[in-house]
Amino acid sequence: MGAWSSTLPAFTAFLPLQNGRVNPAGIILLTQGITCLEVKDCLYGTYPVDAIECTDRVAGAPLESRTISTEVVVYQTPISRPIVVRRRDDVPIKPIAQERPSIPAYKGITEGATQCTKPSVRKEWRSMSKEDRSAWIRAVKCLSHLPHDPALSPSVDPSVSLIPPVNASGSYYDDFVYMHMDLNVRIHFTGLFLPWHRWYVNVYETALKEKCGYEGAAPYWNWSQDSADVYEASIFQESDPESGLGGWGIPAKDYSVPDGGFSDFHLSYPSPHTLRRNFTLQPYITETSPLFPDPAKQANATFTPAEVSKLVNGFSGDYVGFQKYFEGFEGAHGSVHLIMGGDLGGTCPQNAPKNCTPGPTWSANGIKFSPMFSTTQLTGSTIAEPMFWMHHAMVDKVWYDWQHKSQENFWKYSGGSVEAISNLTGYEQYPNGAPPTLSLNSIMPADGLFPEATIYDVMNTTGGILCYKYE
Ligand SMILES: [Cu+2]
Repeated sequence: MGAWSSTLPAFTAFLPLQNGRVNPAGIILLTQGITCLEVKDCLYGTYPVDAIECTDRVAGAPLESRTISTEVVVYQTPISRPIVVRRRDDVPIKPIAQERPSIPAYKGITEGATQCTKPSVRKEWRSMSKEDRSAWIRAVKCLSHLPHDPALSPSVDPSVSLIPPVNASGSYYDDFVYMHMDLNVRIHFTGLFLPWHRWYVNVYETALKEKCGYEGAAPYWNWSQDSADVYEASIFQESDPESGLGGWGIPAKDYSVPDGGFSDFHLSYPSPHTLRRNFTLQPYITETSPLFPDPAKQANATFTPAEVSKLVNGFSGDYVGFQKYFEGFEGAHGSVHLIMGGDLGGTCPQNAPKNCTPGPTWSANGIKFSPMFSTTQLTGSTIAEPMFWMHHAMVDKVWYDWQHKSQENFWKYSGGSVEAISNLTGYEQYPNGAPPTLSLNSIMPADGLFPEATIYDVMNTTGGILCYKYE
């Protein structure tokens, strides 16, 4: 190992800074509540994490850090103070990926379809034939009978993700669940939220096709159609063991789903159980954090047709505002998760390990880095529920509809890579992620299971690596 370098002029001077930003001198001033920085941005390149050290400039002591991935380290400091960043002399800077040559101007839905001449058509569940619905359920169950893929490589430090180790006796479906649990802190409340989940639904659809012979497109669940009464919704009245999604879980049996195609759907995380659903109309009722302005809110009020129309027709050119309204606390995305409770709500099964505490939220990083949450540590295993894929196809459709609303919206993209949800001030400043910022060139994490794609690759559903549209 070479010596630590602090001789580079770029890293020794102290300049006044914006809160939580890195100045060109490589010195960072963190304000209370804004506690994150990433190595990549510190030094304008990508470094192996052990090549970096951040020191409190006044105390001269190294800062406490936590590793999010091989590329991302977050340093934390309790109060505002300047920080000196040093790097090892012998570790070369890997230049940040080359900019894409150009982003094509959007000229309407047919324009982008140069490489994708026959996009598949994603349909609403209820407009699919009984045969097609059965084929999808069969393929999903098929994935749950395939073995674990040893290529799965968690990329988030377990002290951050707070999830159990990989269960090698789990299924390939469980690998999808695991990947989402692992990446939870990187793909929610950051700029990865919409593009990553679009990519995720697509690789899942591809797995259904390639591994289980599915020939259809990913279905979506237009929950706005059911917002008036989710409990009685027709989609949960189908008990047919081949084509039905089944109904609500039985309280005396840990809310396990008793009928439909998934009544025997086995899941491995956070501990082995079968699929659970627990209708929860007021999932925020116990929240005391200012992040939840209306704890008594009924979840279904957030995903009405009027709310969807507000999303699609509003936020013109405002990607951050769009994502914040959609994903944010008491927003449609989370409310759909939570009203379903059970596995889509991310609550823990009865036999869960001790560090999994039940509570009505869908996020995984409860206690440790989000002290404001009154509900506690959770699993992030919300994709255990097969409805996840239909829910997220609908989330994707709403983004797709917003993109197609105007040329101004289509390529609009911005966001940060670090969640800022530990308090209201940080969240209001960075609702879709604090710096370092992401760009269309940013690579999305795939945990070894799939080839990595950039955000650019998934901006257009009929170009790049994608080829589908919504009915
Ligand atoms: Cu997610």
